[in-house]
Amino acid sequence: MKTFIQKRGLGFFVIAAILLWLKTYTAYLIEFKLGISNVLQHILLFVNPISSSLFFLGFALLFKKKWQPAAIIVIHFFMSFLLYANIVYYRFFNDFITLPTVMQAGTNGGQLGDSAFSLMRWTDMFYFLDTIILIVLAVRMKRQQQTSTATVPVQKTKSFRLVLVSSVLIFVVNLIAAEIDRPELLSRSFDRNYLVKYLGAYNFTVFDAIQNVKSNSQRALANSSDVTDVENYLKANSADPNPAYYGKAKGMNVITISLESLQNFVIDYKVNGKEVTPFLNSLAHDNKTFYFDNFFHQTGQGKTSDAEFMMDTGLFPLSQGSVFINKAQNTYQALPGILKKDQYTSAEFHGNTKTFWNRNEMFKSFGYDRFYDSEYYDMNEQDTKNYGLKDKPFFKESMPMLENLKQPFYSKFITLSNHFPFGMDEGDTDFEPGDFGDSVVDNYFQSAHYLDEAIEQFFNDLKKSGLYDNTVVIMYGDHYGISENHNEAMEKVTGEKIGDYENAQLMRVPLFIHVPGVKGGQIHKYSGEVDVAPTLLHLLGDDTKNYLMSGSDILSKNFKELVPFRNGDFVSKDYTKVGNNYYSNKTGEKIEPTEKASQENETVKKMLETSDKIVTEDLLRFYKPKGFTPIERNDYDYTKKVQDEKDSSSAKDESSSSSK
Ligand code: GP9
Ligand code: MN
Repeated sequence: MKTFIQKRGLGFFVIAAILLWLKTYTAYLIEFKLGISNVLQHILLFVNPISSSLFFLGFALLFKKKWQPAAIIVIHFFMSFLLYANIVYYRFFNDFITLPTVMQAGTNGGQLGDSAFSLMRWTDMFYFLDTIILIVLAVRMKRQQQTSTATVPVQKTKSFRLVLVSSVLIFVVNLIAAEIDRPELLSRSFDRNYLVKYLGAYNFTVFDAIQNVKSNSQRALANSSDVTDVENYLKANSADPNPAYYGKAKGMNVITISLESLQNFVIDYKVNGKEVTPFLNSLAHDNKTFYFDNFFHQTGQGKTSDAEFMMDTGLFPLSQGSVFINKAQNTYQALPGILKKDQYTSAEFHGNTKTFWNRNEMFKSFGYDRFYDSEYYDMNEQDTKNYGLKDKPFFKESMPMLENLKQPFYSKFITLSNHFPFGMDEGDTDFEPGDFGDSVVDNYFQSAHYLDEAIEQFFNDLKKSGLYDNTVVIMYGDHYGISENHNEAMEKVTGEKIGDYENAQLMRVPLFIHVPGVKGGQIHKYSGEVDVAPTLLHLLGDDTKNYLMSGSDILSKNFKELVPFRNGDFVSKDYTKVGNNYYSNKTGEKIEPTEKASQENETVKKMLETSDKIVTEDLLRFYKPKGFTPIERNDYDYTKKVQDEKDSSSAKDESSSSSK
């Protein structure tokens, strides 16, 4: 190996690559909170800078021999600079730099502004020390070469190819190992921290750049006339408000709760003779709350975030990848923005890092005033599990923040405890897991019960605080929790054989809407997550005809009971379609498609197409609803320090206005 390196004159290159590799690894350990949870992840963290170091520095080998050291130094410096820029950015934002943040830097002073300097430390010189070492080495080499007469004949393209192939090979092995530990890492992307943890800071930058170029090219060709078609279609298909409910919640606060992975089969279900969700069951039967028992999730790969997207925009998420990650820079007319004209303050509460699902970027486009993420909560060991804070402490600690919000507010709470692989720690709940011969299914009942207890606790606190009487509460299961892999145990749970038809029926998630002073009851209409935003808007007295939404008001008399799934399958009042097969809901048997069923299929296609056109081409930038003030992304920042400043300045505003 040694002679090989010497023969090719690659010594300087190898030193540069090793220095960059070790420095990057050190930075990972010292500067970023990447949440390493097993040995494989740690190995990947150690290994991942190798491929990018080789790959990028490798381009220097295309230069003439005498220029190679200089080229290596320049590339090394730029990579060090990128790493350091990420370090400084992370110190403030707890996030990595993305292309859109760089693009916006010009218009908003990079958000960091002058504070960038205050985030630098003298010890940071370490991050450039190796570049200096390389310069010294290069100068020495030059001198030595001048005194010696021997020159090594090297074929530069051969060296380049060799380095390139090795870096790609290492990268592929790295990627395979990453996908084993975290399936669908690239297609779903999850969180920038994850991408850096598994693939490295440099590869992340490349990945981010590719994603952005892809996304921008989709929107580049669209123009304002494209919006007319979708506008005509959506307006012709929107459902009229039901006078019995229209405006019945005008001016009230809104609390929307995402019930993690909660499927509808748990409602009224008993394990060992005990109700799994006694509190939610009581709401399902109290006639004061609307309970929708034929309500389906419509999420794709973006899971929780896809559900949030539908709740806030009434549009479908993407068929591939998470819309929160791929389309966060779009223009949206989402509920936080829409409700601003009625002086609503908006806030999301979630006991996980704000970068997960790119929420901190998407919420800027939605116009969320506040985002209370894990930085606001006590994330101690006992109160946390997998993704973050357990639901009981989450709701408890959220109460004072919620009570401090200026009313009326629109707020969203994202629970976490009932997340795969489910189950709770000892002492969290006394509910025993089920006994269906599959630990995932068994434990599901335990964490679902815990979630139910947490909701009850939250309702009690809302009542105590007085908020309950003036607040619409919406609760929805965000997506399925038990995948098809567990159908054997699920057959024991449901007592029936589970085929394609039954599987589709299992995509039901519960939806509850409580409106103070409005009589509720069970609603059996077939509906889905895109329909919640329009339903809520009508309750608040805002006609959805003003907005471009795919969903429609479930409480409307002309609501069409047709629920597209993100993959093009659907469930309607009468039919279910899975793949190429149609089923009758009455019998559950496969049927030849009737004219009505085929028509529904066409409508589903059109609905998804229309929504996708709006989202992928960013068409809402050409549309301005009546009374809607466009959202300026730069007005929003969810860094805790910035939000705290906002809190104190808004408190000042209030005291100065009250003293007038
Ligand atoms: C993470 C939480 C869980 O913040 O929303 O996401 P999921 O895996 O359910 O999409
Ligand atoms: Mn979820």
